[in-house]
Amino acid sequence: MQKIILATGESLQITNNNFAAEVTEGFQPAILARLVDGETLAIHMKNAVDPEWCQQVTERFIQHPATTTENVTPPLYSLGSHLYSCATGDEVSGYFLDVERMNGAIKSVLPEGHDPIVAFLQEACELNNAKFEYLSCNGMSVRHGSLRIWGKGVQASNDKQYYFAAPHEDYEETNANHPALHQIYGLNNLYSIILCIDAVVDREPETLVWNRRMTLEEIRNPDNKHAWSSYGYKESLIEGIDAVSIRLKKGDAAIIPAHNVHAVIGHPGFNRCSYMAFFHLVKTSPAGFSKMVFRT
Ligand SMILES: O=C(O)CCC(=O)C(=O)O
Ligand SMILES: [Fe+2]
Repeated sequence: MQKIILATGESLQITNNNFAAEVTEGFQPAILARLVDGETLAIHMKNAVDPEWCQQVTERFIQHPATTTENVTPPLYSLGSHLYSCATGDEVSGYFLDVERMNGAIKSVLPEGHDPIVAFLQEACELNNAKFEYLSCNGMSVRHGSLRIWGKGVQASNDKQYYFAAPHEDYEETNANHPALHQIYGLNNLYSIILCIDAVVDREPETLVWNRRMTLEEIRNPDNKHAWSSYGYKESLIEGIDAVSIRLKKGDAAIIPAHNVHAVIGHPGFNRCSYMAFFHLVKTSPAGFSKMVFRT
């Protein structure tokens, strides 16, 4: 068992008796089926993209005029739109109009407009004879992921780790808030693919994924809310639960079940940039999957 005391005083007891992320060298689209079939909880793909590519994308992203601060604590800066920050039932004006604007911005940041996350996921679909769909509405669709700066503006009086993202999940409530999105409604899963495009050597944050899902009732119970983060849940809900820790270096990628509780802990003063997206899977047979729906 590993005990982590955060700068803010919370303690996280990380047990991993039965879990570890499966580690590969480079992008391995064939491995996605193992995650889907429950043979592994998370995947860490080392050296998935070239560090020089990462550098170029990071610089263009940070300088992009549309990169803005999100209205959350701990702080987060991003270029991209998010379904979770869109009001209930307000997909068209809240999310898809923004997505249309962001598709162009992200494309302009990616060299030659090539999106390595979309390419990887499409390849994984081909290998599984599965259909790939962009989440769409009224002729608008989510064609790229989202760029983020984690840890910027985080200050601490000691050198302990700090939440860059408090323990949270990205599926239940967001899905419940958007029943009109038929492509994804009721799919009961959501994975996140995260590409680390900038991190300081030896000060890379850790992504923690617990073997724990929350029900909508637990999510909506105000007693479960995190003490000081603007979102997420308190630590007692994950106490003693097995977790996987993934430490992404620049150029590494991970796939995690975002329907499980997860968090990011980092070192104050050491930012990390990522390019990430979400996807849902339709599973019609015990092995593999038949369709993937891409979104942010
Ligand atoms: O960047 C990570 O490691 C995880 C990010 C995350 O939890 C999210 O974007 O919802
Ligand atoms: Fe998340």
